[in-house]
Amino acid sequence: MITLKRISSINLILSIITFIREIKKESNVGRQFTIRGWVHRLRKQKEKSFILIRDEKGDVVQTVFQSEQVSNITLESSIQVTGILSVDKRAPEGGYELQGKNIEIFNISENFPIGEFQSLDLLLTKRHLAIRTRKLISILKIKSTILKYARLFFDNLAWTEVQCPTIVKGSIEGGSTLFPINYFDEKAYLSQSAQLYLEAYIFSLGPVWTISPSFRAEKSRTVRHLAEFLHLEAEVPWTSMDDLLNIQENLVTFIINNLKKERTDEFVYLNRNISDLNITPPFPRLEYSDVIDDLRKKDFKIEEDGKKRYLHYGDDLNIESERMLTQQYSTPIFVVGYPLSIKPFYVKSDIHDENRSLSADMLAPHGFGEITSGGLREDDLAKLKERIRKEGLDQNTYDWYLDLRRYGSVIHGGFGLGIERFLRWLINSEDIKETVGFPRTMSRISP
Ligand code: AMO
Repeated sequence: MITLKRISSINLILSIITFIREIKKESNVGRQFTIRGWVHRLRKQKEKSFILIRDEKGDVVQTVFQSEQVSNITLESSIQVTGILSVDKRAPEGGYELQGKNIEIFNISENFPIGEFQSLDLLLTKRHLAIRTRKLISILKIKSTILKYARLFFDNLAWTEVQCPTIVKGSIEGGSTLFPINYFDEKAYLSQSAQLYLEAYIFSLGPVWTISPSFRAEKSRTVRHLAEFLHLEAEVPWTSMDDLLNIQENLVTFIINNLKKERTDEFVYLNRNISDLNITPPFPRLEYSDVIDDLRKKDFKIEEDGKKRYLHYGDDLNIESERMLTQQYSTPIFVVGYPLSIKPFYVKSDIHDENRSLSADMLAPHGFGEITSGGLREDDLAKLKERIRKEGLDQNTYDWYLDLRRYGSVIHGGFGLGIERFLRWLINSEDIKETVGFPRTMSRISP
């Protein structure tokens, strides 16, 4: 691998600046450093002022100045500080602080609207500023590392990463959550999933994967639905249900094991006990019909038309059923064999039982529920045509997709992992909106 040298002009600027993470070491005590960043927290006392500085890597360190030197400094002002490193156990985030000698100001911030304890609503309205909070910094770093290891996982398998359009003509996960757009003189939609395009790629590239936004006009406000989410999807020719489940559990385990090593500080900051994330494949596989029986035995009921009732075979598992089911587990589980009637047109049926689909969802433990969905695809042209007809979908829109069954159809399958759902579980967050820089929901499209 070739290592890139920093361009010289950046080098010049950086030469006097040290990143905070490189400073906080016993061997550095007594040495002088220059750091730059933003005033993350500020405590002004009569004689001394304590400024917690956050640098561009999101790390913070306390600096101490004589109050008269920093009288005009405000929260989120951008500054450059030179000082001598000392130890003080009372200093937050590691017990080190810089005894300030010199301070230079880039910009004095206006009154910053976000304080330490804020309502979720304000944090969403002022999201462009809220992403400076330590909590969101930690979450976004973990998210970035999830993507890094997802890529590494597929790279190790030598699967090809591909790109699919996000403006499409047809629905894949049902018309009720489609976002229509005007595409010149035609009606088009924002893509709900890249799956159909991934299916096309396998004929020339073999196993493929992609990461792209998917869009769902989710009309319900829930803690696990976004209108725009990041979707990691994969598709494989000549595969089996067993293979698909193995890939998913290995992917999730690989990412988690690496995250625990690389993002320890962020998990600590978020108060997330990472020993709760000790998982090893294989994850339990539960048959859908057994799950329904089990939930009935537990006296679990869902609400329908204002009345409570037991689950029947043929009901989809909703948030509450999945919460109840996964509460007792400390590892993810797979639910396999959902009824074909509740699955989209492309899902393959079991040859031993036409009503059973060859599909599986991975549900995260402790009540979090579905994080992946996938299975084998209907590869028979006649059956697929019939399913498209039965669902009332326009045959013309899917004609290109039917070509994949006309020209060298093979058994194949894949899955989709919702990155924010996954992250929500990993950081033990109540609300999925916390896992996105700029969340899009039914009630929010700004900032
Ligand atoms: P599905 O619709 O189940 O399947 O989506 C796959 C995964 O995407 C995530 N997800 C969501 N995350 C946040 N907000 C939403 N509104 C949302 N909707 C879905 C979930 C879910 O498990 N094409 C199929 C998958 C396949 O068979 O390959 C599909 O899209 O984590």
